[in-house]
Amino acid sequence: MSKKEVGIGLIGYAFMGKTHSNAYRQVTKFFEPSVTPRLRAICGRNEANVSRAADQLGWEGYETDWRKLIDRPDIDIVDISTPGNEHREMAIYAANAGKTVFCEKPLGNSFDDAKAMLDAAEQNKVVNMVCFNYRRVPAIALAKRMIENGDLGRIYHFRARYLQDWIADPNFPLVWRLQKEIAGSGTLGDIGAHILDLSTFLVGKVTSLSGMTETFVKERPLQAETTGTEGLTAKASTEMGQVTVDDAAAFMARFDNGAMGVFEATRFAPGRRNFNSFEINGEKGSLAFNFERMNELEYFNAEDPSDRQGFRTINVNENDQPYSGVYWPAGHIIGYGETFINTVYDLLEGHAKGESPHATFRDGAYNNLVLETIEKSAASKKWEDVPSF
Ligand code: SOE
Repeated sequence: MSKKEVGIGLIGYAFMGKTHSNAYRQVTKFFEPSVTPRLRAICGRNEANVSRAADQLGWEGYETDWRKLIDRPDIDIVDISTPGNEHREMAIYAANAGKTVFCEKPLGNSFDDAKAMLDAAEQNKVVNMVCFNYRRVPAIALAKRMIENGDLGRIYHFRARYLQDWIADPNFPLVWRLQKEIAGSGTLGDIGAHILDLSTFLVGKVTSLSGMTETFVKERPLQAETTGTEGLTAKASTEMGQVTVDDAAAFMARFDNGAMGVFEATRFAPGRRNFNSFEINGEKGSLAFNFERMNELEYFNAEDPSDRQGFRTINVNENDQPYSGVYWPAGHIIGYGETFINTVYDLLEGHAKGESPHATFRDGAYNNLVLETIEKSAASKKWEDVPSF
C-alpha cells in the first residue's frame, strides 16, 4: 500500500534551501518514513532565480509570495530556510494556518521573536521543529546515548569551540550574515547557537554566564552582487559599510546540574573551516568530537584496566549506532548533507505522529534567551543569570 503523501513548501533557496531540498529528495532512499514527502513548491521573491532553483533542486513548482505558499491546501509542512529577520512573521502565519512548521536556526533574531513563534505554535497545537542539524550527527547522537546511559557518570565539564575562517579576510564583503537587522547577531547566533544547543542537548540548561563579544573588522566593502553567498563566498564592491554584528563570542557558564561550560565561537580562525568541536569530561570518562572528522567519536573510559587506558576512536558507522546502517556498509562514511536527511526523517515522523521532534520551538526559544543573556553580560561586563524558562 502506498504511504500517505505530505506536501512540503520550502521558503528560501540558498545554502540551507539546498541542504533541505536534498534531504527531502533523499530521505526515502535511505529511511522508510511513515509518510512520503512531496516537494510541492519552493518560494523566493525573485522569479527568475526561484524558478531556476525549483528545477535544479527538484521541486514541482514555485511561488514568489510566501503567504500564498503557506495558504495552499496541498502544503502540509512549511519549511523556513530564510535569514532570521523573516522567521517570526512566516512561522506565526504558518502556525495560524495549522501547518507543521520547520524553521532554520536561530529560531528568532531575539528572544521576543522566538517566544512569539513558540506561543503561536503551542496555541495552534502545530508540530514544530528547529533545524539544529548537528544533533543528528551520528557521533553526537551516540554521545547523547552514552551520557543518558550513565557511561560518563556525573558531568564536570563541557568545553566547546566552533571555529570558522570565511570572513577572516578584512576585504570579505558585508554579506547579510554581517548585518544585525537581517541576521540578529553575528558569529554568536550563527554558530555560537549550535554549540550552545549541543550543550543543552548533551548536558543541560545554563543558569548563569559571563560573556564577551568582539568585532575585529568594523567596516567592510559592500557586496557587489546580491546573489552568491550560499557557499559563503561573495564579491566586494568599492563602497564601504559598517559591520553591525560580532565577529567572535566567548562565554563561561554554569549548568543546572553543577557542570562548568566554556564556549568559544569565531569566524577568525584561519585554517578552521567548520571546526565544530567539544569535549565532555565526567567522573567515569570523557568524550570528544570535531565535525571536521564527523564520523568519529573519541571516548576515554576511566574504568578500563590501568595498563591499557587511553582515548579510543569510535567509528560511528555501525548498524547499532544512531542514524547508522541506513546509508552505506560499515566504514563507508557519511557527510554534512546526511545530518539534514536524518533531521528531515525525524520531522516527517513527528508530523505523522503529531508530536514535535527535538529541537522544538521551546528549545529554540531557550537558545535565543541564552544568546541574549550572553549579549547582556558582554555589555554589562558582569555575570548574568539566565531567566528561568
Ligand atoms: C555559516 O557560518 C554556516 O553556514 C552556518 O550558518 C551554519 O548553521 C553552520 O552549520 C555552518 O556554517
